[in-house]
Amino acid sequence: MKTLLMGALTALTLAAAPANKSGVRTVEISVTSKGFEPANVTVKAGHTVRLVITRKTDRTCAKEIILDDLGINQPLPLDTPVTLEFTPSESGTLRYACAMDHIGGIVTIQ
Ligand SMILES: [Cu+2]
Repeated sequence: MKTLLMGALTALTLAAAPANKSGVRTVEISVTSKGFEPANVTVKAGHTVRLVITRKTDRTCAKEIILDDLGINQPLPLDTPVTLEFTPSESGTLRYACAMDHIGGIVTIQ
C-alpha cells in the first residue's frame, strides 16, 4: 500500500514538470502575495527551458521580472501567462527578481 502511494506521488511530480519530445521543459511559476512560487527551480544545461510566469495578484511589487544575466526585463500583466524561453549553456545559477530586487528567486542550472 505504501509503495503504491509513493508511485502515485512520483507520477504527479513528473506530470507537473514535463519535458516534451523536443526536450523543452516547461516550468510554471505564479506570482502571488508571497512572491514567486516556486521561487527556486532547477533545469538542465543544454536543454531549452520555458518559464511560464503568471502574476495572480495586484498585491505584489513583482509586476515585472528582471533576469539580468539574460538581459530580460519583462512586464507581467495580471492573470496573463508570460513565456520566457532560453537554453542555458552551462551549469550555474541565474537570479531573477522584481525591478526593485526585493522579491525574486533562483534558477539552478545543472
Ligand atoms: Cu519589488
